[in-house]
Amino acid sequence: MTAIWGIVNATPDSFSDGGRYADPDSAVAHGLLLRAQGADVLDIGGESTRPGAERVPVAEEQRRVVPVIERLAAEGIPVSVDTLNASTAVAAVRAGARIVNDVSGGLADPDMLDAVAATGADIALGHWRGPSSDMYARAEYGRVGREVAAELRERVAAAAAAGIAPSRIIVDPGVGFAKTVAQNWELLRELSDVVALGSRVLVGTSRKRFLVEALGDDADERRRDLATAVTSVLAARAGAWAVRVHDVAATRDALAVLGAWDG
Ligand code: PMM
Repeated sequence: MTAIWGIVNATPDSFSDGGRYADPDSAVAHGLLLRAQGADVLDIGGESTRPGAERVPVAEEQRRVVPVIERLAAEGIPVSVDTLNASTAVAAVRAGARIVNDVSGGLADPDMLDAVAATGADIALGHWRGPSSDMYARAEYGRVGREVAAELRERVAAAAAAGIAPSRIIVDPGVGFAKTVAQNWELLRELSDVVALGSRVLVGTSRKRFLVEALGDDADERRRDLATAVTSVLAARAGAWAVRVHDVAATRDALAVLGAWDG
């Protein structure tokens, strides 16, 4: 069955207005809840990669994620770290993370691939064309599935050249990264181009803007999570090895239904 990555944000509470950070206790508790609901991997991030997001100093990022990773990994839970920074990847693996999830595919930090190779961790390479601050300027494609796959193939080759065993490499088409709404749908429709690369494929659609465009602007979190469960099932059907979601329970149920359907 398709694996579920549960998202654990160790980022500031966006509804607060003055440096009140998600404390490690609540991030750990949330991770344990997602695990109990069926997450196979917990993906811990300390820096938002959403469009327009500001970069976070590396020391601050590590202050946010390392204690959370230490405690969840100590429970025996497979943990990945969502980071663009090589030094955070290394600190996270030292704290017990088994996977480095780099949405830039190793492009944001020139040290990333060598650093991960030295740790022996797995790496998820996302399709990326530049920082979130101006990524829509780079959303130009002919056939998006084919181009994303070709660019991911280059990242896989770079990772392998750095010494990361091909069996340790996961690819991610980077839904929402340098893609318009229409391009995100086209990419999902053409996911077979990415699956054809032969690596494990991770797909992250959870609560993303392109879903809201399909549902209507008034779509609240519950409706976005339902839509995410649907896209996650469709991604699984198209060959995804794992889906990265906020609402693990809904996606677990949706994947169970797919499993029953497929027999
Ligand atoms: N999307 C976000 C963050 N991390 N990691 C992977 N591998 N794939 C994604 O699509 C992805 C990611 C941005 O979404 P969020 O801010 O809701 O976590």
